[in-house]
Amino acid sequence: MRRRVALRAFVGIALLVPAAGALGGCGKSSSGTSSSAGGSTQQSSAPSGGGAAAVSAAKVTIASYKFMPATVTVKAGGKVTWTNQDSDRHTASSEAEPRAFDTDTLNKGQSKAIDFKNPGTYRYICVYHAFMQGTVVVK
Ligand SMILES: [Cu+2]
Repeated sequence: MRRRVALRAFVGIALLVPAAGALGGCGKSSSGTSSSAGGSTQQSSAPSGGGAAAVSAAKVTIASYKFMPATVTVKAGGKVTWTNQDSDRHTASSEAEPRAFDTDTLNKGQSKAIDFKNPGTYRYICVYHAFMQGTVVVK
């Protein structure tokens, strides 16, 4: 009998202590004026780097020995069209061997469209000017 009483007392204290602690911590008021209004949700979806939205057709202009834009993102099954506006010849040739794609030589004014079926990240260069680099992301 005695033991039971003692146990009960112990349990009672054990329950009370955390409750008191919780009460003490309740003092923080939540009346701060939140400034997360719903009015400014116009986050422009400007694609930044790899986070670009995938489109079904993208265009890359080759000018001044650059691919512009350097990175394009297309959906699986989408296509990328390269157009050379330089007077020098260029290519867009996948870096991987064997090449996943290759526009072959594009002379001034020529363009070439390539379809991308398989998701992945395809880095490419110009075989004549290896410093020219670009990336096709297929999602
Ligand atoms: Cu080139």
